[in-house]
Amino acid sequence: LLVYTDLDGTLLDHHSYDFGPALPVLERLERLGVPWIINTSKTFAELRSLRQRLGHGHPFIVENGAAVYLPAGCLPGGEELPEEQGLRVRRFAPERRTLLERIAPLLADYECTGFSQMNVAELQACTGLAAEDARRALQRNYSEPLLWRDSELALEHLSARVAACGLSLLRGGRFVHVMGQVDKATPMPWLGAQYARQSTAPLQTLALGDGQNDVAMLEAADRAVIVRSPTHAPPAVRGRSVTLTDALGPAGWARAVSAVLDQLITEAPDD
Ligand code: 2M8
Ligand code: MG
Ligand code: MG
Repeated sequence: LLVYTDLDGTLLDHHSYDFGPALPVLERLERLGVPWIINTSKTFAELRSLRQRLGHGHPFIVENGAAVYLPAGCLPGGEELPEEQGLRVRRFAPERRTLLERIAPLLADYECTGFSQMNVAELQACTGLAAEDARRALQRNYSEPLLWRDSELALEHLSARVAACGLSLLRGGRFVHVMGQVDKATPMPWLGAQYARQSTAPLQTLALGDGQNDVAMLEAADRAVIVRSPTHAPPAVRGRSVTLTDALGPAGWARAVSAVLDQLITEAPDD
């Protein structure tokens, strides 16, 4: 089993960013040796500090599918990869600089504010993040989140214009994210192939997310869990095995992952 999980609104509470209710189940995954891959809109800088608090030692995907980082010693062999601060990285998206140049003329037509125009205090005001965390969220390499104040129709209009210049746009929990033509599913086949080199048994995938930016990841996994949000309706997800949690955020996450583990563990002796 390979678990892919979103952070905000999924493993972390939408408002408090707390993951306490999920801790016992994270420990269970560790005991069972199940890799849990973080797949988030957050940045490399945010992940560095968060992964320490979570005790996370597995690969992680940043900025909505833009790049996968492999911690030292993880998934050895395979293709040669560049290193960034001691981690190997496989990139899937163009750099943010190129992105900002291309979207600047489009954004002038809408009521919205991008992270590149916000300071730490402004980002704190719209996210509730601590100053240090807001500073890390602003250190982006591949994507531009926008605080959207314009209409839904205007957003559809921008989405089409963004697509026409080879970029994409997806809605997260609080922001609209503009990036290259990637989403959270983009790195999954590559990462799955890295794990497949190590194991003889076929790997099952489980993905958990709460927002529209998680749909591609949820649809690419064998089992999908939509984690209920306190602020937005569950996204529409197609697939054979899709469930919606009753509980919100990390509490819903914990129950859903436990249920899958219970099922796989009791099933194992018969196969
Ligand atoms: C942004 O991401 C979330 C993902 O759902 C959002 O759109 O609400 C990102 O900018 C991320 O870097 C940041 O930590 C988060 C804070 O709420 O917002
Ligand atoms: Mg989320
Ligand atoms: Mg996210």
